[in-house]
Amino acid sequence: AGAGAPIVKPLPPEWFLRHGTNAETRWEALRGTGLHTPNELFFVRNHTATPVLDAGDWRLRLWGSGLRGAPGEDRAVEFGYEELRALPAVTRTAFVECAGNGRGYYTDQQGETVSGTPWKLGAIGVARWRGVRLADVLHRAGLSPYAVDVQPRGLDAEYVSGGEDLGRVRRPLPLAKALDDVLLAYEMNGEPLPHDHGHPVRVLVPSWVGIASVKWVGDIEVSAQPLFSPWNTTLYRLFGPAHPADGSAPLTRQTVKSAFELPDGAAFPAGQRQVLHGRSWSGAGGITRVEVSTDGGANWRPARLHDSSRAGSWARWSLPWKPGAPGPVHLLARATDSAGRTQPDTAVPNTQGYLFDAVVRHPVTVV
Ligand code: MTE
Ligand code: MO
Repeated sequence: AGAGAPIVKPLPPEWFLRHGTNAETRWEALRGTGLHTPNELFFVRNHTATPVLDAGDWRLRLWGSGLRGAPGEDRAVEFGYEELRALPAVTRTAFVECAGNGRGYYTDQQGETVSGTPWKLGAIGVARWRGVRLADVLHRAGLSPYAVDVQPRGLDAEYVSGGEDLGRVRRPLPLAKALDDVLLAYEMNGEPLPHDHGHPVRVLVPSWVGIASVKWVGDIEVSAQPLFSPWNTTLYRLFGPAHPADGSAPLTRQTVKSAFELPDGAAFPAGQRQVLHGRSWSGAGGITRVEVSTDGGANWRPARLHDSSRAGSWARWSLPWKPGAPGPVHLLARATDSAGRTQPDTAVPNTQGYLFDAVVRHPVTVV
């Protein structure tokens, strides 16, 4: 596992905003693209550097007390890349979205101090993933009736945070989700998985926070006991005054959000008809309604939805707009999902700034 540049793919500044080893998609770069985020525009969230791995050398090892075997003895089963590709393949359109997407707005809109990458709304992408069902692989490996948790682990470098070595990125997944709709993905939008997105194989956990979708997966512990790692104990839970003292349950589904396909500070000529474009998404249901305000939240109009979305993907939308008098204006978009959740005006804060879901005030200027 060679660790070179933090991110391997080129990151033209007009497409990406850099944050250390991470890069978010600029929303204006999505204008005119289709439902799926092109691979070269897809955000990258890396705890360390992107390892450049060879599919020919890659093995996936499943091991642990949740596999069938002699009592008291841990069993292990391995799959090579070609063996995995020989299993029945499935394709699925789904987003990967960082739990911290929108975190920067806790500070910018609500004046909260939160830790972590100050993403705007570009830590999300939707791709067409192809791979095998994790359920098929678990069944082939010999799942014991006592298995409760599975924990995929990445082959990237150990993550050192605040001087402490937390080990390789790994996060337990309840067996029920693992058997439901989780993929071991080897293709992204019809191409072999790019290095930055987990080549040769990543886990893809639809609708859930991005951390569940472990990249460069090398092994999966299958356990008859609940599993713990920093990624489900101290990280990726909600802490703070509004939450239980020992934190919320580990984060699962993503919240409802919306974004305009516009740069911050976009300029619009006064009196000239425009069409505003954007996208909304949720991990809990399809998007059923999007309302847009072009006057800072005083009036709202329904946007036209262009996609019938499911939970875990997005719907594109548009709305005609004739800008009025010159000056600064805030554009707002507010989505509702089929689970009945509507984006609130303010998000309930948590110390690590996860799951921002409030309506974002997008600044533009009429000139
Ligand atoms: N898997 C490994 N092995 N290492 C990582 O750093 N980052 C996680 C997840 N899987 C990560 C990982 C996080 S926090 C997110 S949001 C997604 O990958 C980002 O996926 P992407 O880089 O393909 O967009
Ligand atoms: Mo993330």
